[in-house]
Amino acid sequence: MNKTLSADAMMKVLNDWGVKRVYGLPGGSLDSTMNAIYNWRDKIKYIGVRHEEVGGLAAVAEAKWTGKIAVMLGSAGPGAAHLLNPLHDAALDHIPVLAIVGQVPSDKMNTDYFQEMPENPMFTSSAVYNRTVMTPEQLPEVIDTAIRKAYELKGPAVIVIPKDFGWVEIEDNYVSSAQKYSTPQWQLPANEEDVEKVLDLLEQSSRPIVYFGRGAQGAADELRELAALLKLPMVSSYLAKGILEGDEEFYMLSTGRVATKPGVDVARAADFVLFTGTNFEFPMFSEEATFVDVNLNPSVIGARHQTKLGILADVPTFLRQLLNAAKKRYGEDGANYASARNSQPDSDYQAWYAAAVEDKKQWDAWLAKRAERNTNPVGFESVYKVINKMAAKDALFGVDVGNVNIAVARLLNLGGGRRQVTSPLYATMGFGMPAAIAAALEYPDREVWSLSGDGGLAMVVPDLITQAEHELPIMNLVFTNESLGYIEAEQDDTHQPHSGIKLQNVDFAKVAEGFQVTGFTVHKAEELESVLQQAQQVTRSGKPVLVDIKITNERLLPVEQFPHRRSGEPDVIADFDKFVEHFEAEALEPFGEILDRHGVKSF
Ligand SMILES: Cc1ncc(C[n+]2csc(CCOP(=O)(O)OP(=O)(O)O)c2C)c(N)n1
Ligand SMILES: [Mg+2]
Repeated sequence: MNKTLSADAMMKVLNDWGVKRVYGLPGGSLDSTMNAIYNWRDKIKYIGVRHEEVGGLAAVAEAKWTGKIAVMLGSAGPGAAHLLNPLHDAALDHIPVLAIVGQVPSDKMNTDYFQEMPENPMFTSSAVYNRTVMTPEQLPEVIDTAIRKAYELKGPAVIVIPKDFGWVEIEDNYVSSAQKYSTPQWQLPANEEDVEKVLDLLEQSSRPIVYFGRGAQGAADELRELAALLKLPMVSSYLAKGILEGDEEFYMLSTGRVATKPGVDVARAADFVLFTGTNFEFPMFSEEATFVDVNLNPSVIGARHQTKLGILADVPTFLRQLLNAAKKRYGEDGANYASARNSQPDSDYQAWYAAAVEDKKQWDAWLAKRAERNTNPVGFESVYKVINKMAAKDALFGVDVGNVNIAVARLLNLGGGRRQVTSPLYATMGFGMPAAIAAALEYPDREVWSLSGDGGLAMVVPDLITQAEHELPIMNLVFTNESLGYIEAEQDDTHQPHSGIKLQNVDFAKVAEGFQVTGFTVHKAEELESVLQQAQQVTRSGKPVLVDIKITNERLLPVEQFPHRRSGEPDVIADFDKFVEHFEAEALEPFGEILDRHGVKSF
C-alpha cells in the first residue's frame, strides 16, 4: 500500500471537493499544512494575505459568490482568533466554508504551551461542525466530514489540527465522499388549501404587498407575473435586490434604514404582507398588518410578527402555485379579481398600486436630480450615476459595511447580471475589499469593484498588496468622508454629542502607491468620470487601482424617518419643513398625501 503524509491526504480531499484555492498566513503550527500546500501547488492555489481576517473574509465571500465550499487558514492561537469574524459572518448568512486551524503539537496540548489556546470553544457559536483531529490517520476523513457538514448544515466548519499530525505518514487509502454528495434541492410545494387561503386573505385586504427575501432567488418571472396580474407592489430585503432588475415600476426596493423612501412607505402602509423567503428582522411594517409567511425554514415562520398563516414551501414553487390558483379564480388576465374583492371597494387595490408607482417615480426623479449636482466634495448620487454608467453589464461588487450599504441599496444598478456581496447580517466592516479579491480570483473575465468607506477600508488596506501580487484588476473605490458616517448618523438620532466617530483624512491614493497599486484622488463631482476612466485603463491593463473619492459627509436622507404625514408623528420629526429643507427633499411628499390623492384610505 502507498503511503502519504497525513497533510497531503487532506489536500487530496480538498482537491476532490473542487477547492481551487486556500487563503491564509502561515505559522509554525501550520508547517505540515504549508508543506502539503506547496506539494499541491499545481492544483490548489495558495493566496497569502497580510491578515488572516482578510483571508477568512475572502473565503466567505468566495463561497457567497459561488455557493461552493471555500477554505481559510489560521495558525494556532492568534491566527485562529483572526478567523472568528469571517466564520460568524458565514454562520449568520448560512455559508459553507472550511477553516483549517493550527494547534500546538499533540503532546504539548493542555500544558499552556507557547501560543496554545483551546480553539474549538471560541467557535462554538459559529460553526456547524467544530472539531479537533485526534489522530494523523483520521485527518482526511475528518476534513471530508467537515465539508459534507458545511454543505448540509449550510455554515462554517472548523477543523483544528495539532502541529505534528500532518507530518505523519499514513496509508494512502482514503476515498473521499466528494463524488457521491448531492445537494438537496428541496422543492417543496405548499398544500393547495393554503394557497387558496392566501387568495382569500388578499381579497379581504386593501393595501397588499409582497415582501420577498433571498428565498425568492430564481423566481423573478413569477414575481413579475404576480405583480402584473394582481397589481401588487413589492418590497424586498436589501440582499434580494439583484433578483429583479430594480427598475420595475412595482418594485420599491428595500425598507428599513438600508432602504428607499417608497420601500419604507409601502411597507409601513401595507395592511397585508405576503412575507416570502425572508427572515427580515426590523419592525418596519404596521403592527395591524396581516402576515402570511412562506419559508422553507420552519423556524423562521412566525418569528418576526404575528402570522395569520404559515406556509412551509419553497418560494419559487409556491409563487407558481399562487399564480395558477389566481388565474383559475380570476381568469388568465385577472379580469375577475376586482369583482372577487367584494368586501372592498373595487378600485382600491388598483389605486393603491398606482399610488405606490407614483411614490417610486417621485423618488427616482429626486435621485436623478441630485445626481446632477456638481458638488465638492462629491455627492453619493453623482458617484453612483457614474458607476452605473461605467461598470460592465455583469460587474461584481464587493461591498463594505456602513453608508455604502445605504447607497448601494438605493443607487447601484444591479440589473442585467451584476451582483454584490456584502456582510448583511453580521455587518463586519472590512468585508468589501476581501470580497473583491475573491471575485477577481474566481471570475478573472469579469469586472470587479470594491466599494468601501474610509473606516472600512482602513481595517483591511494592507491587503492591497495581495491584489498587486496576484495582479487582480480590481477597481477599489474608497469614499472618504472623514467619519464613521453610519454611526455618526446614529449618534445624531440619539441626540448625543459626536463621540469617537471622527476619522483623520487619509491620502489613500498615496497609501495605495506604497502597496504598489496605482492611486487616484477625486475631489469634485466634475472630475469623477474622467478619473474613473483613467482608473479603468489601469484595470484593463490587468492591474488593481484605487480611487479615493472625497465624498460629502452630508447624511443620506434617513428615509425611515420620513413621516407618513406632515404632522402626526412629532416624536420622529418635530418639524417636517425643516426636515425636508435640511435634506433638500422638498420635492418628496409624505406617502399619506399621495394615497389621499389616489383615494386610498390610510392612517
Ligand atoms: C468590525 C466592525 N466594527 C464596528 C462596526 C460598527 N459600524 C458599522 S458602520 C460603521 C462606520 C463605517 O464607517 P466608514 O467605513 O467610514 O463608512 P461610512 O459610513 O462613513 O461611509 C461602524 C463603525 C462594524 N459594523 N464592524
Ligand atoms: Mg467614512
